[in-house]
Amino acid sequence: MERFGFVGLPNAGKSSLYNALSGGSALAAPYAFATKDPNVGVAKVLDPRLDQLAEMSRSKNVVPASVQFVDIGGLVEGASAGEGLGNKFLANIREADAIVFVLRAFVDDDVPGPSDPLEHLRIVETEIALADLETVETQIQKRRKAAKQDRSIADEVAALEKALAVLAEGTPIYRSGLDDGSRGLLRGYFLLTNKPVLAIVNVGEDDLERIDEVTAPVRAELGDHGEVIGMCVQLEAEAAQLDPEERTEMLEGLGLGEGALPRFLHTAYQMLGLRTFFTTGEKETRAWTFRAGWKAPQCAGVIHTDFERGFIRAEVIHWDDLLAAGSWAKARDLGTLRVEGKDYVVADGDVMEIRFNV
Ligand SMILES: Nc1nc2c(ncn2[C@@H]2O[C@H](COP(=O)(O)OP(=O)(O)OP(=O)(O)O)[C@@H](O)[C@H]2O)c(=O)[nH]1
Ligand SMILES: [Mg+2]
Repeated sequence: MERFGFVGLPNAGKSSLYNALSGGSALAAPYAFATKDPNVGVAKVLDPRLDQLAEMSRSKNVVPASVQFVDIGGLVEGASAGEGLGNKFLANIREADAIVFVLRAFVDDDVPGPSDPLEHLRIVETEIALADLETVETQIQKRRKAAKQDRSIADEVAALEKALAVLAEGTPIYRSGLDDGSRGLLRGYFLLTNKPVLAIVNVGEDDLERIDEVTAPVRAELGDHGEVIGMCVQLEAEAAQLDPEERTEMLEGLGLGEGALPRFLHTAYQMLGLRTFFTTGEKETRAWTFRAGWKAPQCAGVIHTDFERGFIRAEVIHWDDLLAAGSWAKARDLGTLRVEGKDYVVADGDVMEIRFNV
């Protein structure tokens, strides 16, 4: 399962965001380093398409896609040099597939810490870029030597050289415009800044009407290099404790619609190139996660390895065509149900039935 790591200064709201997503009760407290060991949770990716398909099939079970997220302890200035609980937390970030910055914009005299989200961003970006610089400096020495014996790693060394130049200026790789080829070659080094990023700007409860305004400077700063979402994490976490009806009432009462979490999860999911296909029937309607570009057998393998091994063909229909037809049998009559083979590139929103033989 794909994993998102929360990164930010102490008291930024990381554990509160974790609680908002999991409806859980990680310790969220107004002192630094409240979190020492990472909390790992799973969030369901809400998807209205799934619910509509389940309704059509009168399914007994509905299973959404999910992503994993890790609430990591706070980074402080100097973390890359071991300040705070620096090295330990940096190792937790290394294991994540993508980074979610939690940037504090709320003011609360009872909770120490700066409230300028750009300052938060600057500090955490500097720390993770410095940590990467150190990694690259160490590795590049070794690889330069190795490249003299083995010409085949010349490209990798060239990518390391490019990364070194970028990081030496304090620029995270995701901001550098480094080409995809080079970024791919660097993947094996598990650099912190060679991951996609998403920033949550944690806006105070007094600023609900100004969420866009408070978020704008961060959006301008990150530009095309990362997604930015503004929300009041505290209120989202409080709402998550309620049962669904009361939650809707609370969020709508505050003018927050369905809240920011569905959009956050959807953005996170898309950012990693993750896509969804569905299976549907009376027993169960389910969303399955695959990566953009995957072919039918690979997707079938997500359901069960036998499905990939013994793949014969797939019956496929886009979810909205299936809804329009009203049932699988009708869609077959209408000719909107297609039979696809091994080379079919699955599309987001496809509904599939796999034929296999092992
Ligand atoms: N007023 C206000 N307080 C908030 C908000 N979000 C979080 N807090 C409070 O700020 C404090 C710190 O929040 P946490 O979620 O524990 O912060 P953290 O980033 O996990 O902190 P560390 O684990 O120490 O790195 C808690 O007392 C929260 O209740 C907010 O939007 N508004
Ligand atoms: Mg915490």
